[in-house]
Amino acid sequence: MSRSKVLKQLLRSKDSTILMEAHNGLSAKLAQEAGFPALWGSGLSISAALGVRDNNEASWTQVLEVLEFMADATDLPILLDGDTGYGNFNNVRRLVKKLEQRSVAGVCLEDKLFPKTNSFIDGEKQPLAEVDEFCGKLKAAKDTQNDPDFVVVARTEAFIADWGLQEALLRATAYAESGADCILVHSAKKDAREIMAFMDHWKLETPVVIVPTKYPSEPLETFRKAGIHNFIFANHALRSVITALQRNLRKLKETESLMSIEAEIAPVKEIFRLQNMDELQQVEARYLPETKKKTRALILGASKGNFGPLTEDKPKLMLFVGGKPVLSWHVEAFNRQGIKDIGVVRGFKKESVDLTGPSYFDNDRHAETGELASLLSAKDYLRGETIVAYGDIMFDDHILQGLLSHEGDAVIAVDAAWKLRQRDDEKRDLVSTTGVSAPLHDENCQLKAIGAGLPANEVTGEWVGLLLLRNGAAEKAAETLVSMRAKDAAAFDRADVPQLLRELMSAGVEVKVVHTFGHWRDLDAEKDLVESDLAS
Ligand code: SPV
Ligand code: MG
Repeated sequence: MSRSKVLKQLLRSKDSTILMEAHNGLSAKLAQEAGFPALWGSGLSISAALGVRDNNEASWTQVLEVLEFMADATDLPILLDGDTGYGNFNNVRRLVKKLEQRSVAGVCLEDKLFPKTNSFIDGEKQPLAEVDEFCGKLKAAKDTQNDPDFVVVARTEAFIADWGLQEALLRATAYAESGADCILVHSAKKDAREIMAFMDHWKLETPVVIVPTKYPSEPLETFRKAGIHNFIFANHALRSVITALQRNLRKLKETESLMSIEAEIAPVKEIFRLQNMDELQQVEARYLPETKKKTRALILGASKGNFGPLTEDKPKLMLFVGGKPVLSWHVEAFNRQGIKDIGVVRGFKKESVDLTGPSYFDNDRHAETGELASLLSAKDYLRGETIVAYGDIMFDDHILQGLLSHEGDAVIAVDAAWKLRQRDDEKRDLVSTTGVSAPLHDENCQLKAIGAGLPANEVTGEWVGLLLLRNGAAEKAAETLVSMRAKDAAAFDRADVPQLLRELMSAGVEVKVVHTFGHWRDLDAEKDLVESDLAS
């Protein structure tokens, strides 16, 4: 059933109907959850919630925007407090069209002059519209509506303006005869006498609705007995909000403690429930492209390094370079590529490796073991797309970007400018690759051999210490570690990552090579730090 039909039936029914005020999407939703069957789009509350007066200070299209949020947040019928219709009959025609378009079930028009003032502010001084002119507005509204069930409520302010019972009856009768679906007779008296007197004389079929704000102590039963079945609770949601906010904001200001109100306010998850977040999460799976692969990085940082007194109380991973620990450089470099899932294998002085953010794995046998033993301690981390990085290297972003964007199940970053580095350490991870002539831009370049025993004339570059594994290669690496250790535990304890690469290659894994030309360094000994680093 359409909302307008529901509203029409509710107003006509002899069962009691309470139209609950709402002033935005949230209060509309809460009113629905509380069980009210229909909403009152109160001019007073909507204007107050917008921070302005109930004097048509908010434009009618601004009110319409609020109504649209209310209609979207619920499926209840909404009766808009349309004030005077925001102008003459012509403005009313456009209003009705727009309300229908936005699923608002009806409008209440009052017989005052634009711009109106709230009925409870010097009501007796307020001029009323000419009866004929107002009847023209009602007719225009009824003639304009496309939906036969759209509801037009005519509200007389005769009592408010102190014109008395006869005027109220005359007006209500004229409005009913002009096509109004319901009559709102408003009173600002502290008791129900005006309303009861009106009902003593009201003999037409047209149903009546009242707004008992000023006579709240009168039980609704009194009115039901008099033939009124429709009631507007016109501002009680807004007034509840005001009281709750005043009390809680005062407490917060006084105590400066969130705990002073924590137990009394809705938990954040209640906000999400009211926003229907569940539904969004369900449909995201259907409509959003699969979320980008989550890449993780595992940094090997168990070893002490040859840094003399500098690594007495911390491993080289925590040495300061350019004002921060090497590990911070790593974490930031990975973060810049959107990699937040970072694991670190610690060993020497592990308690000093305590940067918040990464997950930590411990190789407690770091003194007697090498890189693969460290890697094995984080074997469960080797899943999906994983970068394995030496903890003692520093590299430019483009090397990591190149690695991440390169196709292949296993990819390593190799420095083609290895000769220029002029290093004398014997533990350089020199490599031999395919496509020696122009390795820098060869998409298909593959690793042929790496590490010890490589004839000097076959060397084409140096492994930078960054390895990317994906499409099952990370899991394969984890399995390989386990089987390598099972085969020869003593050899495994001494083994390094190039050894793992050789194992993977002999098991049929292609290791792709992405080249860089310098732009990285490793930290093997004190001479690799600059003076300022040594000072920190
Ligand atoms: C409103 O809620 O804005 C009304 C009812 O028009 S009253 O404030 O009683 O006039
Ligand atoms: Mg109003």
